[in-house]
Formats: sequence, C-alpha cells, structure tokens
Amino acid sequence: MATTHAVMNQPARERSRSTFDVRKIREDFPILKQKVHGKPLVYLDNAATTQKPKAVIQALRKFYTTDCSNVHRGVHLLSERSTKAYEGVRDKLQRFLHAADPREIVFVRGTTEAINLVVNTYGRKNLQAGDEIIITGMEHHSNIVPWQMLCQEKGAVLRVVPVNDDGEIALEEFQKLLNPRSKFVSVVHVSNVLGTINPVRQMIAMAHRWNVPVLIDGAQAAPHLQVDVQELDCDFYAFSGHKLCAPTGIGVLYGKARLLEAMPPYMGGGDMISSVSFEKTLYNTIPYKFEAGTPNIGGTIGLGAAIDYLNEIGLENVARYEHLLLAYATAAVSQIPGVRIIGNAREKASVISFVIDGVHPHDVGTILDQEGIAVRTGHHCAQPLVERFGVPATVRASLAFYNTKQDIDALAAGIQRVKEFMS
Ligand code: C6P
Repeated sequence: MATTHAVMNQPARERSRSTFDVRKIREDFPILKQKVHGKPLVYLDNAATTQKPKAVIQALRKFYTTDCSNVHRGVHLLSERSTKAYEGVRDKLQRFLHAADPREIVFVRGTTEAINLVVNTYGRKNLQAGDEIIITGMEHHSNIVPWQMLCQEKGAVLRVVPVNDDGEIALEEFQKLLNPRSKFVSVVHVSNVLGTINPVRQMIAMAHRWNVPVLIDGAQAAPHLQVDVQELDCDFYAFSGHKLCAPTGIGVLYGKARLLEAMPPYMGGGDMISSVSFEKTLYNTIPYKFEAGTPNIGGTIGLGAAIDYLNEIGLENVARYEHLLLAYATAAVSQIPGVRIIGNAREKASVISFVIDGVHPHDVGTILDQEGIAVRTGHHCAQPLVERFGVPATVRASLAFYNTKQDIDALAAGIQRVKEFMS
C-alpha cells in the first residue's frame, strides 16, 4: 500500500480509508496466504504478536538495502539518513499518542522493558519501605514481577485491586486501596486474557487526587484503540510495536517530560551521555538519557511504517470492525454446548478466552493447530488472573482487523471437531 509524503502529513482521520475492505487488507499480509497442515491459515493469536503488512516488510528492506547506518554518530550521508528516519518515527509516535512533546517518547524493546525502566528509575528513586504500589488482579507478569522485585528491595507493599466474576475492576474497590501510603499505580489498559477495557481514565483521575502517578500498560490497547495520553493524563504509557504490525524488539515508553527529566538513567553506555570523564559523567537530555547503546534502528523504522499503515486504515475503522467481529465470535463460541467464555466485561476488545468441559486447553490448541487454526493456550503470562477464574489455563482466540467472519466460522467448526475427537 503506497503512502505518500502528502498523505503522511494529514491528520489520521482525514487520510484513513473511507471504506473498510477486509479482503483488500488481507492482500497486504503475505503470511496469511499460506496453508498449515494442508489447511488455510486462520491466525487468531494476535495478542501474542500480529502479522506484518508488506509496507512494514518493504520499509525494513529499504532501510537495510539503502540506508543502514548507526544513528546520532556519523557525519556521513547514510548516518544522516538513518538518524532522520529514526527521529522522524519519534515525531510520528508523538502524534500517534498525542503526546505534548517528542522528547516524551522513549524507544525501548517493548512493554516489558518500558515497565522495568520505570520501576528501576522512578521506582528505585522515589519508593521507600511501607510505600504502596497498586496494580490490578488482571496484570500481565511484566506488570507484576518488576514491582514485586522493587517491593523486595525497598520493603514496599504491592496492593491488588480484585477482579469480579465478569472480569471487571470495580472502581469502588480501587478507591478503597488509595490512601496516603499509595505511591504508584500501574494498570493494564486492556487485559490480554479477558479483553476487558479498564476504566483507566477514571482510575488516573482518582489516583491523581492522591498525587499518585500512574503507568498504563497499553500492550493490548494501542493496537485496538485510539490512545490520547494527554486526554488520559497518564504519567507513563507503555506498548510493544510487534502487537501493532511492527517488528519485534521495538516498543515505546511515553512519559511526561517533567517526570522523565527527574528520573535517573536506566542503563549506562553510548548515546545516553553528554560528556564522560573518569571523574564524572554528565547525562544526555531526555529521551536520549534512556536510550543507551545502539538502538533497534531497523525496528524503529518498521514501527514508523506500521503507524503509517494503521493511520491509513484508521484506528477508528479498526476498532469499529473488530467490535463487530468480536460480537460475532462471542455469539459463535458461546452457543457451542460445553464451552465457557472466561471474561464477560461490558467493555471488551478483540480477545475471547474460553474453556471446554473435560478437555485440557493444550489439547484444544493442538487439535485446532491441525485444522490450521493458531490460538494461544496456557496462562498467557497472567497466572494469578487465570487462577482467579478457577482454571489452570484457557484457550485464547485474539482478533485483528485482518480476521474475517470465515476465520470465526473455522474456529467454531474447529471447536466442534475438538469435542467430537475428545468424546
Ligand atoms: N502479552 C500475550 O500473548 P512484550 O512481551 O514486552 O512485548 O509485552 C508484554 C506484555 C505486557 N502487557 C500485556 C497486557 C501483554 O499482553 C504483554 C504481552 C503476550 O498475551 C505475550 S506474553
């Protein structure tokens, strides 16, 4: 899909495709054409990682064919080109998240690294024994374990907002946990297991009333919802490029400039300094202070191409289409006898987790794979949440805007086959 410079400079809503044609969109994803085990691939593991459109593959090819060079270091033409492209993506991300300033965009490997960065800089500097960190019962391990490590080091306490039977967070429960000892809130925007969209805007406002900063784990939100960090007023927002059509190994930490400026660096090395002597090192300005060493330049350029691609389709079109597809999938799966959907929140995005009576989820995943259907099974790196629902594992079908009703029909037929096979 060609993206002209003129198109790139228009606001997202103006340039997005007026009609959403999933058939045409699928043409952009070469991987979807293949067969697995002799059956057409039905890829429903998008929460783990999404597939990459030709536009992203071509951007990587172009970078490595004509522009490959390190950034911020050389005076030669190739280095100038790659620096310009790399920094251009930062500007794109500023617009994508509606951040106030491109200096608020830090490139990291992904959500996991973004959260660890905040824990090890903001957290280690500001948290003390007895302080409380609030998370929810539906966090991914990457938003639990780093905080636990910090608690262990500092003697701080992790408090967990409970999840109700529908897979929702009650704001009253969150309110109960806020108190003068609360020093940080870290909350997932969209659950990778349940698909629940959390009321993060209200939660941020509630935490701010206690002067508590908030990090939002947007790993599963950024691919599906339009995120406006200024409207949310979050202090930090983290997401991974590979879940929104970009390569693996590149992600973003958004942070309010005044917070990033006050934080110590995460890693030491090249590019994060302004001067080094054996006696004293002065650190670079934000965001470079947090980008030690040669970054993932190719991945960043791929992320820029993915953002252009998504902007051209329009995230509002993506959200609308996926909403209809999720409703179709929920109806199709829930009417199969013996199948129980885990997570029935009123606000959901693109994920259906389910279990089948008497069949272990791993067996379901293996049989579906034989049918060409890729789903994820297990605890999805959110073990406390899955255990909260009294199951050791679930089967998770996670949707993207290139999935179709036929994919869902194939899933429903696959589940029927599992039941026949296992009965
Ligand atoms: N969830 C899934 O299959 P990384 O691995 O750093 O790109 O993202 C970590 C992460 C953080 N938060 C949430 C809500 C996530 O869903 C993930 C990644 C994948 O559900 C892989 S475990």
